[in-house]
Amino acid sequence: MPVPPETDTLPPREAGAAEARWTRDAALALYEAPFNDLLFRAQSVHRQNFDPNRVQMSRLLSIKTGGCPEDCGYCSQSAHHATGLKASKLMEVERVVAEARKARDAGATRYCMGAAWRSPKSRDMDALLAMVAGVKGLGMETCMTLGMLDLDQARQLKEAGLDYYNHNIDTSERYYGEVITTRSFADRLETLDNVRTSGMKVCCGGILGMGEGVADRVDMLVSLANLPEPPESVPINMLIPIGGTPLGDAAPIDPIDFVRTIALARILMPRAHVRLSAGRTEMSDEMQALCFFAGANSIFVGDTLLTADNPGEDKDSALFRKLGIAPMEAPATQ
Ligand code: SAM
Ligand code: DTB
Ligand code: SF4
Repeated sequence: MPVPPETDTLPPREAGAAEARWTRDAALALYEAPFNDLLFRAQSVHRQNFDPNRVQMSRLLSIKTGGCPEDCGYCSQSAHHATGLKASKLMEVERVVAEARKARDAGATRYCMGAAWRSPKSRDMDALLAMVAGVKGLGMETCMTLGMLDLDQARQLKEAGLDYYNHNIDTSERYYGEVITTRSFADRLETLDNVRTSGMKVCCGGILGMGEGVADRVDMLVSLANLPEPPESVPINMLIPIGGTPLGDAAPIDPIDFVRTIALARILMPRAHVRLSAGRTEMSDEMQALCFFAGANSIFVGDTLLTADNPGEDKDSALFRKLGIAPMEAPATQ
């Protein structure tokens, strides 16, 4: 019987441990192991850390859409691409809190507010802090994704009650420059460091299906797992090709490769919530079921992500019913 590589039997890394735990070779050996061995390993790790039949539900809201100065090759909101998206100003605080209440009543436990910025301006901070406080006041976990943050901004957001900050590395350090030129991989790491230092939890992942190779997927996950502290949330997005962007015609990723990447994320980051993020409208029930088996245990709910479509509540509750999956409870408010 083929024996899966034993690389994940290394002792759990202590919080803040300085030395890198995962090598690219060890991670690649897992990625390339026979599919059943990889999935069995991933599901075993998953069961040691989570209830395998519960999935956490987050809801997204675009609080400031389009007109973004960054040139991310996948994004509908970049001002560099002619995607036909209508740009809007920062939403009113009351409207954001009202939308969050609806999401909570529909079962979401985390509310994630996204803005199409390179970084927030000082004039926006008061409104952002009020949004965080308002959503937190509903008993939900709060998350924002606003682009780059300096340490002072991160501290203010933490102080207002922001639980998570989403800031993706998106791909490997090597492939990053093929996708984005207006900021660097090192810029991303600097913001992640500021978020960590402020005491917020880190939500950081990437996108698959941008023409990257297996080595890029593996390196991206190794970079995440080897951060001074691995992220608490790891969103794995499948590229939604957007007309007018440089990646609008990208070839779709093979679903088996996608599932392998989810499994590797689970093994490399055993305690993280691995989120099956963008792209679910193009995934079959069977593909999503395999992702949950491979260790994905969080999704975005609701019929839109930031600007793109997402399966609606009816489809997701039907899928959960078929699979015997229940929503994960919200943690007690801190
Ligand atoms: N402007 C902020 C930033 O880039 O950090 C926050 C918003 S941005 C839209 C959040 C993440 O969504 C990106 O880092 C990327 O991983 C993901 N994303 C954006 N467009 C996508 C697409 N078309 N398909 C899949 N994922 C996408
Ligand atoms: C993440 O990794 N995926 C979410 C969230 N973080 C902010 C965003 C997905 C965006 C999909 C494309 C869109 O809706 O425009
Ligand atoms: Fe702007 Fe974020 Fe889109 Fe990049 S991914 S163009 S930073 S909104």
